[in-house]
Amino acid sequence: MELTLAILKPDCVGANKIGKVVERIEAAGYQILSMKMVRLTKETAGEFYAVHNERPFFTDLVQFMSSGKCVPMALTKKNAVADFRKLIGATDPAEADQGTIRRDFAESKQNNIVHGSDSVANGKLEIGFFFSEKELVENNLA
Ligand code: 3AN
Repeated sequence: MELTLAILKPDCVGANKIGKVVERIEAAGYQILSMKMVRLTKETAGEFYAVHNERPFFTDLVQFMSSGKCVPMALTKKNAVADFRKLIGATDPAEADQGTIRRDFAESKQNNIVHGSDSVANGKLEIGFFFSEKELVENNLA
């Protein structure tokens, strides 16, 4: 089973859409290994998005991601990473396919409701950014 990290972003949490988005994720066959609610500092948000630190939208992105609470989720399913990108749709909700989470709930390229890892390797790294081994293992003992 493959792993991916989702983050319900501050626009999702602030608009009380956690349940609606989680419903879509579960209906798509994902098992939630672990989830929590966190308020990122600017420093932590910048660290998470370090790959974008040269981009013109970086400062605004960090501001947005630290503007309210987020819900990171460690998810698993076969083909979790690629299927999740399909489920959420393109970065810009206006370009996202019909029926995708971003198309249905997001308002802009920046405020786009949910993050999904872009590769299997990044999925593992990003899960490690938010969840300890203990949280992942102890949560999932039979
Ligand atoms: P995705 O989340 O679709 O993988 P990335 O990784 O390219 O997109 O970008 C990370 C985050 O940066 C996006 N989720 C979005 O919030 C923000 N972002 C990306 N491109 C733009 C842009 N052109 N303008 C504003 N924000 C952007």
